[in-house]
Amino acid sequence: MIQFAYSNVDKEIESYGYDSVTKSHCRMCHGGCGTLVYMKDGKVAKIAGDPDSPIGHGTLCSKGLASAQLAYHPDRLTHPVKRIGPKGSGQWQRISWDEALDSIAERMLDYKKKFGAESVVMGYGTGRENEAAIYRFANLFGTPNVLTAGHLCYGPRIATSVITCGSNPIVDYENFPNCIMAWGNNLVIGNSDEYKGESLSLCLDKGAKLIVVDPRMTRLAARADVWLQLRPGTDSALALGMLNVIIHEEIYDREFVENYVHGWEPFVERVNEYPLNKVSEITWIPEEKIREAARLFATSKPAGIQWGVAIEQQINCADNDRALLALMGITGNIDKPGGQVLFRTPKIRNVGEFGAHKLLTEEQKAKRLGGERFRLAGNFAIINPKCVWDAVLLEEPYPVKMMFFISSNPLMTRANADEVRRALEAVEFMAVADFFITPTAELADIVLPASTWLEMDYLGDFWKRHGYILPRRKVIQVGECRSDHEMLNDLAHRVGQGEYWWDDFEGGLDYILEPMGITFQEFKKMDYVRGELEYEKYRKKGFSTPTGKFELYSTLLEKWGYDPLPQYREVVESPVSTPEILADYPYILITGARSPGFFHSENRQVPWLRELQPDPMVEIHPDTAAKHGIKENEWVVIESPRGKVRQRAQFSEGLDPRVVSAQHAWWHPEQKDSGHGWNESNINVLTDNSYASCDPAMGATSVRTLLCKIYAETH
Ligand SMILES: Nc1nc2c(c(=O)[nH]1)N[C@H]1C(S)=C(S)[C@@H](COP(=O)(O)OP(=O)(O)OC[C@H]3O[C@@H](n4cnc5c(=O)[nH]c(N)nc54)[C@H](O)[C@@H]3O)O[C@H]1N2
Ligand SMILES: Nc1nc2c(c(=O)[nH]1)N[C@H]1C(S)=C(S)[C@@H](COP(=O)(O)OP(=O)(O)OC[C@H]3O[C@@H](n4cnc5c(=O)[nH]c(N)nc54)[C@H](O)[C@@H]3O)O[C@H]1N2
Ligand code: SF4
Ligand SMILES: [Mo]
Repeated sequence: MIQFAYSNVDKEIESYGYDSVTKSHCRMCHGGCGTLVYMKDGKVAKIAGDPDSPIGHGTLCSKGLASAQLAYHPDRLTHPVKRIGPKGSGQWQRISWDEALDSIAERMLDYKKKFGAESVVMGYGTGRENEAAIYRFANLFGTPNVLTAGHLCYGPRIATSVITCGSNPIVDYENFPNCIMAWGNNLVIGNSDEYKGESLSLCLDKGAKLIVVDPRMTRLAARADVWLQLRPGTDSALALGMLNVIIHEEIYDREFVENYVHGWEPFVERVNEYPLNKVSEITWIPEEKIREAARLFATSKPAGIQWGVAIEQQINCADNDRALLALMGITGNIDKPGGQVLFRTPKIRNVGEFGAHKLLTEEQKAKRLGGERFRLAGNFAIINPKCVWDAVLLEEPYPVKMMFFISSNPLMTRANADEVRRALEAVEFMAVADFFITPTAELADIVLPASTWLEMDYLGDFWKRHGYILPRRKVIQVGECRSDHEMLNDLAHRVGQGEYWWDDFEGGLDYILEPMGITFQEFKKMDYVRGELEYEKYRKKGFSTPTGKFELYSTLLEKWGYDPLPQYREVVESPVSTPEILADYPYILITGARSPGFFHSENRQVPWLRELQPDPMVEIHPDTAAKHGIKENEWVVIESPRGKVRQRAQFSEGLDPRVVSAQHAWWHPEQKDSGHGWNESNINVLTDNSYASCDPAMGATSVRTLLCKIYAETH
């Protein structure tokens, strides 16, 4: 028997020959599931779920279980390197951390002097819990340009929630909603953001009703009471149609609407523009089904909307989110137990505060790339990637000379990969921090070796809105790898920000926890802390918006020159908008539906995970396949007006024959040339990043809805 290390849980467990066990939590995705890390001879020997975890309750997914295979992977970068041949030559030389950070600092200061701090773009991808440190570093340096995935992922949910009701409403699974509407989200696969699929499954097991809005028959859709198989990209029309039913049948929460809502009359007028016959024609869903779903959602209390990223990767991004917020609001589910709750975080310095946004001057803020074009995004410090590529390639509106990507693989994950490649090749200096030399890192000048979750002390989940924070405990050191926070802490001293940072990053963790009156060492002895729980806070304090109300009519969007009410716009490339190319590109292409073992471009080199799925797959209906003589599992070509790639055909009866669904972010680490097959199966070679195809307020790129053709490779 051995005792848990660093835990207030007074329990002993069977050692089964292991030397020690440490409680921590995983971050192979957005993170959170509690883990027991079993050690033997100084190495991680096994990872299991922690039954006491408030997030995972002892469950782990395939990625969590394979964490040690990632950490100990022989291809991992374990020391800093600099490139000694031309870009993409694959010629690297080992250097010390001091040399690496000195060179990066020297370049940054030089560009700042010659072209202004805005000529240096910092970048990260999806949430890796390093964003607070990255923003702190960027804001103190004086650059308003931090490139993230926030324009098309999660950022829109935050931005639209903040302007509508002050904060992001989270489904309160712990109080068991009676009805869940999963909208453009497949939680049992993705476990995204604040959520884990397990909580949703438990609710369904208890009898909650389920409505699924998804063009594909997913595992969730197969369990649904009502499955709405919509035409991709028509979500705001569908939501407005459902609102129409709820308002006309008077099954909304009258008390909430009368007392807490701003803009009811103009909102009703707008909703009246979306009668069900029109909505049915737009969405391909029969009127009765829309009515059935609207009634079920409005009359089963409490209820929650489990919304996902699919609704954001469209031209209607912000309006999709706002129409869904309206559904949550007028049905009276906001801030109700088992509904959609505005949770409080514990009393800590939150991501925004730690990120030091207030220290960026107004003058520098005004230079944010795309800030004028996409004003909702700009107000939340979010940038559309094309604005960065344009600044590199065209020097418009000013030159960008340096990019520093910390945990992102933009060549695989941003729309119009050919343009991304041109920008990464053209930029004068690029640094990358990653676990591997990815196709993006191949184009860098310096690559820094980053730590996995097993190799760092940190505060997990502190960026999330579910109210928990969790201590992550370092168990191993791999080579010279360092966490992003420690690396930035060191770099900060080298670019003159020392007074705002610490001797080492543990000082930063203490600073975050300070308002709670504990240090990180003290926090490490706890299992977790949760913010105070209080429901229906709006009854006392109203909502944190300009009117103090739940803004169905957004006064901020109006101020920024946008339609204050949600609407439906036709997707720019669709059977309706571009009938002239339909003969050549007859199918609607959706991309990026998540698969369990991979996380975007990650894990293709992890044996257990690649075994789950060795090749990129594109789902098509068997009738569509038959039309083009495509056989199951055969390599096919998917082609859009912008390019073509190859994936293997996977037949699915649960897809409309007019829709094709391809996986995203595929590269081939096993191909040892420096390109690693970056454009062979990368669906972002096909996606469009033109400004006209983006959401006008948020700058979301439309990677979900485009047109394509598909044919056998041998054709
Ligand atoms: N066509 C299409 N494109 C999409 C999507 C889609 O659905 N369809 N989805 C989009 C979405 S929602 C998102 S969020 C983006 C994601 O975009 P990215 O975040 O750029 O995607 P990843 O491939 O996960 O790249 C992360 C890189 O960081 C490394 N990494 C992981 N953890 C750490 C860490 O802690 N520190 C450091 N330094 N490195 C780390 C990984 O090895 C990997 O190379 O992709 C978007 N792209
Ligand atoms: N294993 C794994 N987990 C992940 C990730 C990963 O890459 N791998 N990525 C993480 C990230 S960054 C994110 S953002 C989340 C995303 O996770 P989710 O929000 O669940 O998003 P997806 O699985 O991409 O898509 C959800 C569903 O949207 C459907 N869909 C496609 N187009 C449309 C449309 O126009 N309208 C509607 N209503 N539905 C549509 C797809 O068929 C799919 O089933 O997952 C996170 N978790
Ligand atoms: S869902 Fe995410 S946090 Fe949980 S085990 Fe899987 S990768 Fe780890
Ligand atoms: Mo995402």
